[in-house]
Amino acid sequence: MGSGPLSSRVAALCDDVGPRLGPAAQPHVLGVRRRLDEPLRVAIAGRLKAGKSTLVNALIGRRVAPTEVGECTRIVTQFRYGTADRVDVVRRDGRRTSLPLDEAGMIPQRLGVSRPEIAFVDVTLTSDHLRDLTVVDTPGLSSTNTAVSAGARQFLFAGQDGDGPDGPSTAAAPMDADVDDDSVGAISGAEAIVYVFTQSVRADDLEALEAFRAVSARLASNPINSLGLFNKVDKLVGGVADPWPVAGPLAADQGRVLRRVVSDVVPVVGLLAETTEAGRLTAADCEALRALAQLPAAARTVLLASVDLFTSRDCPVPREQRERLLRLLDLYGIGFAIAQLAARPQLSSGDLVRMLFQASGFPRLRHTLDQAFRWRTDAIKAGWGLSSLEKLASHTERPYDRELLRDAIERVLQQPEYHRLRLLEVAQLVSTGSVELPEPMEQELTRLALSTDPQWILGLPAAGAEQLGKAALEAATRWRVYAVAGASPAQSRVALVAHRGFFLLSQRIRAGHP
Ligand SMILES: Nc1nc2c(ncn2[C@@H]2O[C@H](COP(=O)(O)OP(=O)(O)OP(=O)(O)O)[C@@H](O)[C@H]2O)c(=O)[nH]1
Ligand SMILES: [Mg+2]
Repeated sequence: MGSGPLSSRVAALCDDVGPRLGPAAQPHVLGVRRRLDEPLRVAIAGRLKAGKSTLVNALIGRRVAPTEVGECTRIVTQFRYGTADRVDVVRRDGRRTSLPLDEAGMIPQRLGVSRPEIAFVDVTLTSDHLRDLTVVDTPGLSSTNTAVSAGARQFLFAGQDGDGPDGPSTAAAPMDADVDDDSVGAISGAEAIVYVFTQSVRADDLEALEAFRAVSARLASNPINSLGLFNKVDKLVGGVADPWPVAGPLAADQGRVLRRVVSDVVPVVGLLAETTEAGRLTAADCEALRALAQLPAAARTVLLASVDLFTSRDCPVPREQRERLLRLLDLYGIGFAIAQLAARPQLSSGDLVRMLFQASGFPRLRHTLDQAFRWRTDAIKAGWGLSSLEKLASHTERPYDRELLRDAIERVLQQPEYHRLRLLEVAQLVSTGSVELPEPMEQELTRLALSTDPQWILGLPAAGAEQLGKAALEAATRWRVYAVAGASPAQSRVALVAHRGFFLLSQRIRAGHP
């Protein structure tokens, strides 16, 4: 993804100030600098068995993380881009042991290190999907094994306790602080989170999300960097019935419940996404589906009525093959594939896979990730970098270092572009309910914080530059009036930031580079 303009500026600050700092502060600044060049790190969190690892595999485009019916992810596992496939088991003391992937191309079940000694697993893959996204898989939050659960919590919600001077990079470690810099860097807290749930959102899920909001980065709370995934929607209505007419409205309801914690709730069938994205359907699988599609309609209906009937009925497709199909597609996916093949017997296997991928809901997830996260990466990273440096400035011993850092940070923040960080900050205060604003103002502020497109922000899709410039100035005036008249001190502070934001927008429009 490369770093955008905001994080490049913070990187330049690190390059400039780093070498002039004392030996205590310098490594922290180097750590921040390194981290700014890395892709956005997204943690996949959620309850036990929600389908987190399944979604991780779909995102990576390979089946590398084990997914099971029994509890299976016990260790925080990071997947990042590398020039060779490699599994590094990182111990609490920082030592690494490298392993190859197993013969199925997955993380081996046996890691060769006793579990309590393992800090995390660091997997590098040549997968192109990872070039601009690092994915972190986590153990289920309500794991029956409380130690595991605590590890995941600490990893995800780092920064609440043990807030070190360099913020997430050490605080995020699900372990004692005595690990080497590499390990610390590798598992620093995520900048964004995808929260996976199934069925209804429970009170303790909400608690977990709330906890995440306390992560120390400036922007690391809230709808701006969190996305909800409503997984396993194929299980909603049961059998082969189309779940989407139910899933859409339910996801929208959940989006409203969670509106203060996630930007959106996207319904998906993770299993279908994994199977299609990781290329798991073989020619034999497709042949079996074709054979099933050719059965008389009545026989198909009985077969697809339940998992039990599907595996136990007499049928030309061998039982093991049917069980495999269930593992790959489950009943809804099988029913969907058979319906397509029955309607169009000439359908190629490639087209069938594409249709299954569409039916998984994953395209919308990818789109939302691109829109909601990738787009905001620059600001999220810059905000994280600056808040880490601010924290360092307030903890560091040498007064000279403190001054140097504070001055440099202040200079960066005075740049007009950095106003976007302030905007995100206040938009987040408002969207999380910390500061209340009338609904239309809340929406206007969110649009201003989340986009650079004046037409969208101002709600004037067809307007030209002149009209947009005028509308931006009017908005600026409205916010100033609100700040001065009748607003509480907190509302007033938010309104002044919005005022300046619209003023800067009007200048941008006038200068001709929106
Ligand atoms: N029917 C259906 N099954 C799914 C879906 N997503 C995941 N599964 C299945 O749910 C089971 C659990 O999936 P995992 O990905 O291992 O879940 P997890 O959240 O990583 O589980 P832990 O790591 O143990 O917390 C597996 O058998 C998956 O195949 C889905 O969308 N539909
Ligand atoms: Mg898992």
